[in-house]
Amino acid sequence: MAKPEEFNTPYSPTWCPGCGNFSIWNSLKKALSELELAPKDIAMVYGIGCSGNMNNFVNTYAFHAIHGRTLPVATGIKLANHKLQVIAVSGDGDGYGIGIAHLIHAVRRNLNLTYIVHNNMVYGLTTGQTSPTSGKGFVTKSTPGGAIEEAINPLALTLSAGATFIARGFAGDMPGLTELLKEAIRHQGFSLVDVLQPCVTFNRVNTYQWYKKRVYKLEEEGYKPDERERAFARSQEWGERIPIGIFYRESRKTYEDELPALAQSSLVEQDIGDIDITQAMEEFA
Ligand SMILES: Cc1ncc(C[n+]2csc(CCOP(=O)(O)OP(=O)(O)O)c2C)c(N)n1
Ligand code: SF4
Ligand SMILES: [Mg+2]
Repeated sequence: MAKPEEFNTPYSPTWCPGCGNFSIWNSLKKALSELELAPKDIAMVYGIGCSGNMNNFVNTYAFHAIHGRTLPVATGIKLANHKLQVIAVSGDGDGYGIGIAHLIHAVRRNLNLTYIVHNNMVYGLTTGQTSPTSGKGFVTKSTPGGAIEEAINPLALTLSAGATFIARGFAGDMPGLTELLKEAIRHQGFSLVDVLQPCVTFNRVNTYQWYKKRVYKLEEEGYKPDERERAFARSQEWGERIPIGIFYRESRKTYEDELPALAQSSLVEQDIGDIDITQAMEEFA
């Protein structure tokens, strides 16, 4: 079994001291280790953002995609070699802003991918503009009078798109987050883990203290994540009480299971030595 340290690279994280990304990074390495995965079994895809900078700090196969395009790249990798454990990482701007259309389609396809969103409710890397999950009234340099729009609800949105695994973690609860990541990675199908991640530099509203007063664990209330309507109702809860844990889980065939081209072996294992593409090359030359 690979130890969590074996997922380190020679580079130390450059995040601000106290950033919630440290906890996500450590929880992920611990989860991979406890799942007995080795660096060679995993392909990670990162977007652009402080979140995406984790690309440099986790020792697996990795691809640093352009802003908002983690899921198309992860989909391509999964279809080429569905034996790899594919995990995509985005920020809230990356995943719920510019990349939102990809999320809806990835969810309804139900590819066996895990999607971790570092949700700090702000654009961190570009030094603090409002994001799609910023609360109404959130004051930033791009919204000096406060954000006008309502925040997006990623859990409700993906539930309505047909998600088969939805969870919310909190970077201030590393043991809980590690367990959620393990469950998400184990899930056969698309799994979303939205992580409440304090950005200690640019979000002075949704701080560790703010969350600690509010978060509660669904499992401690006897909640069962097996009914979409119930999950939808909990996904609306935000304010004085904020639920974390697994909201919804369902077993359904994955996209790979239903794709005839993958029935015998992965695409990378298929012999294409005797395929002649001369005619196609001539036609499109
Ligand atoms: C196509 C494109 N548009 C805009 C940018 C500039 N940009 C880089 S990161 C970013 C947002 C980062 O916010 P988020 O995704 O929430 O990640 P965080 O830094 O908060 O982890 C933006 C707008 C870009 N790199 N590419
Ligand atoms: S700007 Fe925010 S999200 Fe980015 S490293 Fe600093 S604390 Fe973390
Ligand atoms: Mg962000």
